[in-house]
Amino acid sequence: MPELIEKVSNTSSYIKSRCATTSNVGLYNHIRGFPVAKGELDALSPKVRAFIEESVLLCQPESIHICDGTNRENNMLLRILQNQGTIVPLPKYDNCYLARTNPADVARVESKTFICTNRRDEAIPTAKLNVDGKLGNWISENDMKMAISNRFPGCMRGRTMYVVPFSMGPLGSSLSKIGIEITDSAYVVCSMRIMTRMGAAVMDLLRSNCDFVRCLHSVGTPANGKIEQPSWPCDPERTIILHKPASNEIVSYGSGYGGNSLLGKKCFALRIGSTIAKKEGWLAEHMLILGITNPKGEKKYIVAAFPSACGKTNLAMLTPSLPGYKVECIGDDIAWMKYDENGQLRAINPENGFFGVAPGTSNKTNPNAMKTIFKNTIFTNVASTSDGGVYWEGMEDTLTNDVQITDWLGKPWIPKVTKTPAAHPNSRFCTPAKQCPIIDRNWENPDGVPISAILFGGRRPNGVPLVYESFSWQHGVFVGATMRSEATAAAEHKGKVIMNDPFAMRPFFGYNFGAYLKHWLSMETRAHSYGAQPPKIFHVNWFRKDANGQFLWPGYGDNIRVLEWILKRINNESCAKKTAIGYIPSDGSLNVEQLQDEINVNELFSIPKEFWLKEIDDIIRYFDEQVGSDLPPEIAHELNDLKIRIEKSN
Ligand code: OXD
Ligand code: MN
Repeated sequence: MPELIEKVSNTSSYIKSRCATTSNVGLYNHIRGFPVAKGELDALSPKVRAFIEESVLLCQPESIHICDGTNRENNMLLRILQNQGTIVPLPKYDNCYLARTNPADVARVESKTFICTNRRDEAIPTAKLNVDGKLGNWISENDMKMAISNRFPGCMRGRTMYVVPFSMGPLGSSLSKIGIEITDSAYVVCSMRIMTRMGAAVMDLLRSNCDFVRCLHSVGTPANGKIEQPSWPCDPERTIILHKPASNEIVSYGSGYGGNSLLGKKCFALRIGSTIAKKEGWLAEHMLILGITNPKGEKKYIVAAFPSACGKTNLAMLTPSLPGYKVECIGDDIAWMKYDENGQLRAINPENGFFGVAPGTSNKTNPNAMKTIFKNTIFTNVASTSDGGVYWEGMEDTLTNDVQITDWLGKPWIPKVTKTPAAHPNSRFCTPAKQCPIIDRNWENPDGVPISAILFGGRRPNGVPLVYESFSWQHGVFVGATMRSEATAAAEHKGKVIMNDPFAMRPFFGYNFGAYLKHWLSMETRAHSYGAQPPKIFHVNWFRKDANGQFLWPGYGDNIRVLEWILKRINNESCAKKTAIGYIPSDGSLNVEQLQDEINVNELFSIPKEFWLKEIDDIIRYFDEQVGSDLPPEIAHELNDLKIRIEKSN
């Protein structure tokens, strides 16, 4: 039993009153005879049983339910959720539901998310004195124990404790990893069933004694059998999300929403995942994966890292505007990438579903998502319509006059009249990936898909060209390290400030960003050790605006034109010219023919000296304040070289 949970649970008088045997002859004996609403404790591996037992002793649930992932189980949980008032069915669609959260529980809580290591500098870089560190939060082992003991004892009283075995990645793939989430939220169970491969088959794998990431989650407010159960129990004041990489543990309290509670996603696949990846020599990244086939039938796979709400899901499901091109989707949020024995970087999508931002998703922006999400989907915090459907900003063209809208808070909402948004800006659809009409036939290939290019990008209204290619792997790592973007609704930030978001991983690093950069740099040497080259690295920006605030690039389906240029570069075609920041398309090599509006290519690709000098100053300050001596010299060197090139440019 991990020591920290043992300490806070071993004196519980509850054990004595509840359990059939309290003799100290081994862990499992403490819960032998405990009410098991579903499943067989005896059938589980000793490690799994030990994790269940320590969680029972700590959280004191009413009963245990070991999830098997079947339809029958899912239907039962959906019924429970309806009876609790957590979800309502959406009769307009096939097996879809709407959940409304407590309005105080609507996004990831970065300020309450911690990495626990022995030394602070294992988890986060040492920020400059009196500067607020922005690259994660550290917690000591003692404080983590205290945080748990202040929140968890008895937190599941009166509730069922669900045991959710899940695989991140195709079941049995050597690239996949297993987790068990213990939770008191049936909403989390149903969502994990969509987002991961969940159920009995995973428990079977665990019987061969393989290891798993321990994920403990509670929404927090004990029902106590007497207190009326709110429809969305949570404890926002005391919410905390803890990660302990040394023992592959995640502990989350107080929130039922998204990345705070579906622990396979950001907590496991990115934070704990990145620490495992570093140890094992691979990469766990906040990246979409897509396949592009050109009109000659040649297919390449690429990955792309954009901060939250920059259109990752839209790009992952792109409908190309250029004839003869085909895009297929492997994943929209996370990529796990490892070299194979030939030095080819291969990627899997560890997830099984899409947890996409709803507002802005429409038949215009993402028709493939719209074809995916109207069956077997749980919507959260979107608006509903009187004909049993959903609505959000962007779905205006689906409305008819006879339909009334209720906003995400349950209040009547009138188009063009009500001033507040109908759907919360971070409202989501949670939907099975296999329903996507352009899901790639290799999306569950246990060997992953070969990656030919890595894209970084962000929402940059000024100064940053539509696309540029890095000069080298090292320069590409620098480009990832200096990514910046407008803030997102997916976390608790406000407004449209430009924030540094290196590798789109700022909220998701599981260890010191300086060490993360070193690890990325080492991936080139690793490729060379196989006699291979790592993929080329590019930066894209669909969001540049002109002086009147109008977008300079149409985006969406026309982004295929940028991907087409990238494909040419992957094939080493000479269609690029050198600039101070990297290679951009040579004159005429980006296909802008037959675009609806004329494009100001010069402005789209201009590299304003004043802007870049200021950008460099900002980066110097950022590295100095946030990364300090943890910055690898190679990255400092790249920054210096960029400065020299910009100063020399016209
Ligand atoms: C997400 C995010 O939810 O990046 O995918 O915030
Ligand atoms: Mn994401």
